[in-house]
Amino acid sequence: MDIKELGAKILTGDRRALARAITLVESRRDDHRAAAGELLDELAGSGREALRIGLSGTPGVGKSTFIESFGMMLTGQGLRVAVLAVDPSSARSGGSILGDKTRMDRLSRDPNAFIRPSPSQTHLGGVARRSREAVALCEAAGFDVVLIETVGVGQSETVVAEMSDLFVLLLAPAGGDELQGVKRGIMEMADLILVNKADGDLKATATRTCSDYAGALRLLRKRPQDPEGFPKALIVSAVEESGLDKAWEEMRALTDWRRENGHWQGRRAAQARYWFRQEVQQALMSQLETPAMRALMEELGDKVADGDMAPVMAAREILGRLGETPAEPD
Ligand SMILES: Nc1nc2c(ncn2[C@@H]2O[C@H](COP(=O)(O)OP(=O)(O)OP(=O)(O)O)[C@@H](O)[C@H]2O)c(=O)[nH]1
Ligand SMILES: [Mg+2]
Repeated sequence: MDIKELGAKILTGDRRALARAITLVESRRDDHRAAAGELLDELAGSGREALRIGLSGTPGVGKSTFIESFGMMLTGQGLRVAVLAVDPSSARSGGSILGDKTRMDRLSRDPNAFIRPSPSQTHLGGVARRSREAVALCEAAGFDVVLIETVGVGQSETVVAEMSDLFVLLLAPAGGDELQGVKRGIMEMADLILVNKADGDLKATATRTCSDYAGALRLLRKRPQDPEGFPKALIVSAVEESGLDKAWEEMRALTDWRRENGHWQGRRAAQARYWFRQEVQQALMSQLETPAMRALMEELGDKVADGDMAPVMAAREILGRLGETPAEPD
């Protein structure tokens, strides 16, 4: 495969080339990893910058429906939209983004949209790397908006927030006054909370839920990256396609402010640094996962357990061996 040629095609916005490149970054083969690295390096100077929007929400909250409606609104404005998913759980297949073709039927046929499901059966670290690299590829291919979806379970929100310019939390109208058990850490990551399903019988509940969350957001510590009034909570209906234009307006107001005040570039720079460190750590960890290293760990572990060796010396011996044997791909 000619990497330069593939890179050139991606820059023209060629969707087949983009799909091939994403397949390449998903591969764990050593030669593919090397080629992917070369390609990403080649494209790094493209100077193109999409708005990366992370979107999280529990199963059934309406993520797919929202992405379809919101995505169609954006393509209707002439924007090119890419949709990726970070889905660490291989067990979950029913809701995976191409699984629900029906809910993204229009968007998946839109020539200005590109939808790519999450690769299955990979651990979160692998999914994260692949998604981050796929975002970079979509950006180089000239997409204006990259939506990165994740189902809100566990750590995947953090992973998505670390690769997004904006983090949007989609919530359902809640009966009673409970705040749906949204963890404080997740609330603190949100730039915008959208209470979906604000239609029909659910509208009043959605409005109440929205003001509850607006109140909860005001109680959080003020973040330097926010102008007055942010983070915000709004109601939307993905089905009735209402509130979507308002949500988009707020997203743009927030990103414009962040650009003008240096927070946009600051966040991207911090993210790049974070992923660089992650990459180093993962590579080091994978060096411990070779059969030879595992056996040595086991052997030295026994010595340490029997009191024949000090942990610090055993660790030194392991660290001294790193880099001697090629690591297995993760
Ligand atoms: N009333 C109403 N129902 C909605 C709205 N958005 C989604 N739904 C319904 O909620 C259900 C779940 O919607 P999905 O879009 O599949 O939700 P999801 O978050 O993608 O779910 P998973 O992929 O399983 O995580 C479907 O029956 C939708 O029709 C909305 O704005 N209003
Ligand atoms: Mg879905």
